[in-house]
Amino acid sequence: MSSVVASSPLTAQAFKSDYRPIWCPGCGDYAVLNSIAKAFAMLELKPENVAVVSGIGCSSRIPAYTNCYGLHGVHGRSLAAGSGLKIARPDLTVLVASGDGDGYSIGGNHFLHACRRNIDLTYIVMDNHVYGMTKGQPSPTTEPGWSSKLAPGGTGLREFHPLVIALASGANFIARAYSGDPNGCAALITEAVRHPGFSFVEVLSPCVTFRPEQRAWKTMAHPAPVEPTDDPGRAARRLMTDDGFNIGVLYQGRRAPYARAAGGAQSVEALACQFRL
Ligand SMILES: Cc1ncc(C[n+]2csc(CCOP(=O)(O)OP(=O)(O)O)c2C)c(N)n1
Ligand code: SF4
Repeated sequence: MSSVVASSPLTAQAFKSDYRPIWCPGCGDYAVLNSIAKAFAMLELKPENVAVVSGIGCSSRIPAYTNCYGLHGVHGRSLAAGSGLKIARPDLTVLVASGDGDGYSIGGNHFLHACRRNIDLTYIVMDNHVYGMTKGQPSPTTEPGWSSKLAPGGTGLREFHPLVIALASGANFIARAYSGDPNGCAALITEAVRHPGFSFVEVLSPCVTFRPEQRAWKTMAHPAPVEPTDDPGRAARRLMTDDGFNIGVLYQGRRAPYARAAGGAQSVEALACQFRL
């Protein structure tokens, strides 16, 4: 984390914009927005030192509902935009927000390389195991047997395991949160932002419209029974056998964050000068 700290801490409300969210009543994303705002307040940040970057989807509307700098960009490209922003403006706290469709389908490639690059930003994926915005198509995290109008009988496809894939790709901070526990979710986002380098928080955030059965997640989410590990081998075994509802930091390694190589890429300022000539 590299942002300037405010002289007097702000409330969570100060990080919210005047726009009223248009999510369906009961959507988990309301609580995620509250958790993000609360985390920024707990971190004693200022809205002008924070950028929230997203792609497209119901979950990706989040930047408009915060009072920070924001980019509601192109579907699946939030990590590309967020990474570029952090390289150009390392002084900003960059939070990238996505959904399971945006982040793991069209944006899957960027996810792998963001884990590998370890640029100092926080990536939050609001996972509801469905494409909410486009009316309920199965996403990479949809259970193979989930039957719906758009996929009668289910897809029969094995789910994508985001946390395992993050670990294998080099992510150094891997956590799972649940929107139904906004205080716990805010605490995990706070830890993620404090972590130096790429931090990944998968937030279980129900889509009550297309997956009303996800309301039962409140009985299924539970604190992870073990402390976070810094041993990738142990983390791999745990994540491979995880029930999908362990909440907490599940892996935290010590790999140094991305730093521009000495004599390597030129600064953005130097490049800009060349274009001015
Ligand atoms: C290039 C491109 N392809 C497809 C779409 C259509 N599209 C918009 S949102 C979305 C899926 C969103 O799902 P998810 O990221 O899980 O977010 P949710 O709405 O569930 O929060 C799709 C396929 C698009 N906007 N742009
Ligand atoms: S469709 Fe689903 S994800 Fe989208 S706002 Fe409604 S409940 Fe939330």
